Amino acid sequence: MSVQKKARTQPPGLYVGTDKHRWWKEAVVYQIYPASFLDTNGDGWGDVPGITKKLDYLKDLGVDVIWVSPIYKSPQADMGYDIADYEDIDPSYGTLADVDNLIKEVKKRDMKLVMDLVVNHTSDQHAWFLDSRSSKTSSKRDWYIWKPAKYDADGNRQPPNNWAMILGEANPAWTWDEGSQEYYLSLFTPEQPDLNWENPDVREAVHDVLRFWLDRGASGFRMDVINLISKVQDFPDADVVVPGNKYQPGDKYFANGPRLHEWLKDINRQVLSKYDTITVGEMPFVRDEDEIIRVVGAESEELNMIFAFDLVDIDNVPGDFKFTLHQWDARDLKRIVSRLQRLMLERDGWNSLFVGNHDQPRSVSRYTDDSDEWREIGAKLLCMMQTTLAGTIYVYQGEEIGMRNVPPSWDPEEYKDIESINFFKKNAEMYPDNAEKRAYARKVMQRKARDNARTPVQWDDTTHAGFTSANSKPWMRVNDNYTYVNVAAQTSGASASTSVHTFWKRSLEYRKENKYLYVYGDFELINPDNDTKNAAEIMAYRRWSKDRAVLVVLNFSGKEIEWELVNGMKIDKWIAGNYGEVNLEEKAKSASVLLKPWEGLIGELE
Ligand code: TEU
Ligand code: CA
Repeated sequence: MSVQKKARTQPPGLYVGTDKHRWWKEAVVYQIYPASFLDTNGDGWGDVPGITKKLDYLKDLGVDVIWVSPIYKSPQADMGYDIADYEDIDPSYGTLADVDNLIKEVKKRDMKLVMDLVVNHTSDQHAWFLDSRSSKTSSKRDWYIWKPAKYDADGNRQPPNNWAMILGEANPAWTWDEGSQEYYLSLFTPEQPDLNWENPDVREAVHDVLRFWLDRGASGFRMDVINLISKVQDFPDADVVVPGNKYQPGDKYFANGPRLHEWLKDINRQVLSKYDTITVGEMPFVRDEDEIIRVVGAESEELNMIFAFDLVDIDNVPGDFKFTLHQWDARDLKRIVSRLQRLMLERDGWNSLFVGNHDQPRSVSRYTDDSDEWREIGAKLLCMMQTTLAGTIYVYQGEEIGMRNVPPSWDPEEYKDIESINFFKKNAEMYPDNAEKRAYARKVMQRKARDNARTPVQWDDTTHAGFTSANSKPWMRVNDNYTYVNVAAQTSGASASTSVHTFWKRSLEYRKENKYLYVYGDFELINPDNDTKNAAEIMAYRRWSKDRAVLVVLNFSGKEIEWELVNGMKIDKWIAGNYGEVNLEEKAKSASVLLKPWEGLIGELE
């Protein structure tokens, strides 16, 4: 991509002074889902040496920080998000020595490592929980959330309230313990009991976990569901929002609870402030702007940024559970993106930019068109959006080559995620003889299941896509399209120069070269009122820094569109697009511009 560096007189933008610059704002973070990244010992399961082996690949792509999903000792009830020992590595991934070596190699390349911190809950096999459940008088009893049973009018035992389990909403969020005759709270699955953060010893133990990894050389944390740690202490019943279900989403009472900010500030003051870290808190269910700024505001002393869920909830039926399909268009995208962009600029907070992770379907399938005809263009369109917004960039493994969802033809047996299994089982129970409902469940699963993101990374066109050795069996089936969607084909040979991978690499470079504009510059949505033609298809915005401004136009539709440059906007030069350089020369620079399906353009404004 060529860049024009002419001085311009532009409306005075928000100039972000150097006192606001931080390395973690400019960083490109790459998320590794270790089980599916690269297997080096032939057991069909990705491992830590596999990550080390690909550091040069990541460095070359433009990655500064790797975030590794949980590799701690775990029974893998929820793929490592159920931790049995915070200070040891699961043997399936390797050893602590392997991690020390990874850290050494990461640092050698001037990169950083972010660990996944899962401290809302532990595994039910963690020593703390084994002790806690051993008896009501255990010294660790109060480390988890135990409550006596309730009884209904017929004398049947019932959980303490009606909250639904998050990874299987047909079930209660409470698990009965036969041994000690009480329920414990387990918001995600019974194998993931929630810690009782009200107990100061729990908070102290968590601080120790952070210190353990920072002292070992980690540079920060992605904090799993960190906004769920404080619960409303009288544990009220949730309102009924899904009629017909016995159990209901209880997030009103367990998301951003009364003591969240106190405890985040504690973590910051007692641990994080003593190191140079990057922190991102995963925060589902939060919409309130004051709540968000309380966490990520520059003065807040809590976290650097959060993962908000607005964008990845775009296709859920509002208020309903996730296995639903909701129609959306560019107007929704615009509303979501611009709200967070403006919020952070106006109130001095910071954004994370992500369109996928290990809990979400593949971005190219979800937001664009993943058919063979449009997959590459679609993946590049998303790359353009990611790399031209303000915030810290997160790339999920495989996104850089445009990996897509599993094919609709796959049997439900191929889905390995506990959430998918619970969903499919419930559906089969509810509609044993309803073929239509069963078919619909399969369709929703193919569109929404977390499994879509968890298939092995497609490194090349050899057996198992080079993820594991030819005679091994990968823990999860490789996506059938690996023969033509793979890293090798996109980084060498005839198609490399126009590949999705190369597009990502160049876009990341370009963003870094122009960081005052793209990382720190101001943002304004074009046509926020959606009162012009094609509002449902086009998202356009202006970014500017002290002396220059660009227009970004993204066609989020498969239609060809004549888009009007509103308010007499004039383009000096079209500088980048996902249809290649030649295409840019044909584009009109005033009045209106013709966009091809899923086309994205960046133009320098006059
Ligand atoms: O996910 C948190 C979360 O809110 C999930 O319920 C998410 O909405 C869900 O995956 C949607 O299908 C985190 C982790 O990222 C996830 O992998 C874990 O299963 C979960 O926490 C429990 O630790
Ligand atoms: Ca392995």
